[in-house]
Amino acid sequence: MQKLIITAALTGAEVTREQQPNLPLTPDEIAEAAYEAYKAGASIVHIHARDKDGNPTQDYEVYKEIKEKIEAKCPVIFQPSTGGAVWHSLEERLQPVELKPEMATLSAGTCNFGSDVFMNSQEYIEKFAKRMKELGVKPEIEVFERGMINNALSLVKKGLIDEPLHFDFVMGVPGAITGELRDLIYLVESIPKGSTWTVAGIGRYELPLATAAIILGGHVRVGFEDNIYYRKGELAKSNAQLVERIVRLAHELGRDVATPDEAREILSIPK
Ligand code: KMH
Ligand code: ZN
Repeated sequence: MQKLIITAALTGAEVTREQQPNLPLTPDEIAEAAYEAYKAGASIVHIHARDKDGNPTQDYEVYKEIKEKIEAKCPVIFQPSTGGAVWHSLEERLQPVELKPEMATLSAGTCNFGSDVFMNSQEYIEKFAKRMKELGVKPEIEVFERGMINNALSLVKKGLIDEPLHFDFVMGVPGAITGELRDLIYLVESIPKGSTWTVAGIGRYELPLATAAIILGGHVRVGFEDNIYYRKGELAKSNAQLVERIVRLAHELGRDVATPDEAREILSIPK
């Protein structure tokens, strides 16, 4: 089995300080959280920037500052969001791709997102994929619903993304696919052979889906973007604490944890 790639989704666009007092918001806080997650065993950090008031922003300069601050601390893979918040425009969302990060997310379709709609028309998806390809950015294909896999495969046919593909199954968003194990198996069996996949279970789904991914040969995403609790009723102290638990579980289940360079190799990202 491949070594386990752990992604730490540090901040997200939706969580607030009121909900999670230890949520990293400023570039310095995000860089420090990235460093702690890296030391704990994360090889990728998934980043959402916030503005000076703590609101989600896709501003190029803020992402640049975060990227530089993380790179000064550690060799973890910097993976900015192109999903942003549901109200961000296409142009806003695309900005961090211009930094030519090693990876960025590519949401592969539209779904309900709680009481909002997360809009990703085929036209959007193709524009994002094209720009990522031009700049040599590896897409992590975000799948919130089964049909999004078909959308991603249409991009392969059009030459807009290259195999091997890497998927992130985001499971348990209210309005999209559930976080039940049955649905994870369904998604895993629906992607092309030779693809890699990770799973981001939302809220209470995070731990069981992570455990399943370790056993099934997938990879794992944890962090405050997806889940703010360590266990029911107990807030997590940090993103690193959530990473540490996955490392312990992986060791117990006989799976080694990948370094950033090993993750680059597994994901076919040139060094
Ligand atoms: N905040 C969500 C609306 C991504 O990062 O690419 C979208 C999201 C996906 O978080
Ligand atoms: Zn995200």
